[in-house]
Amino acid sequence: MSDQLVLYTHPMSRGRIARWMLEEVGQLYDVEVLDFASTMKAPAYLAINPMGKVPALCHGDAVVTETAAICAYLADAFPESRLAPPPGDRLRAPYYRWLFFAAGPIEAAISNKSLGFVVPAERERMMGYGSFARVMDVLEAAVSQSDYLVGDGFTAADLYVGYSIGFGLMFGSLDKRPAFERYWQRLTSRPAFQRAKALDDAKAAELKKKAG
Ligand SMILES: N[C@@H](CCC(=O)N[C@@H](CS)C(=O)NCC(=O)O)C(=O)O
Repeated sequence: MSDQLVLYTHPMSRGRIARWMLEEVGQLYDVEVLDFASTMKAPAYLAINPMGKVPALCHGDAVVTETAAICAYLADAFPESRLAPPPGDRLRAPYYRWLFFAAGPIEAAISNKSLGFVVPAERERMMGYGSFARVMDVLEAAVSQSDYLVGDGFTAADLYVGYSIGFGLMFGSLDKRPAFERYWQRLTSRPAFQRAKALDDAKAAELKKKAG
């Protein structure tokens, strides 16, 4: 059985999160850069991710899509990288909690905010995230409690939640609260983040040059 890791991505996409995670686990991996309009919608890639979106990760014949799932999968597949509490450990509770909170409520709240959609107060009850303001307050409290979300070390939950914060700070879709800025600064000082960023920035520049 092949153990080859292949990341399908685009340098200006959530694929940056998956690449950062790959750099954190420290395994060799190949990268297939797809084009939004063509190869991402071609049958060969739709067979991997029928959503026609990136990122996707193949590990031998196993396929994982959804960025949060890719992070969780890699943390479990390479436990020596210590990016997740072991299965059965009570720290799996906050670990799952924050990973899923980011993939669900945070992602939806930020996307809707970017589109200018505000949940009417009487509808907050039926929205999984309630209101943008509530999500921001909960997130601020979570990243203010200690340096990391789970126990006393960095995990895939910090990586995924952190990127949502970093993305929001970069694109103005999240309040510039000092707790968010401190947390994001802490994460971006990690060598794996910097390696991943340099690789994706270089790939983005190459694509831009090619496009003229
Ligand atoms: N829920 C997916 C979202 C993936 C996603 O929306 N990717 C965007 C780039 S950030 C994409 O591939 N867009 C291309 C398209 O939809 O055509 C995840 O978390 O991985």
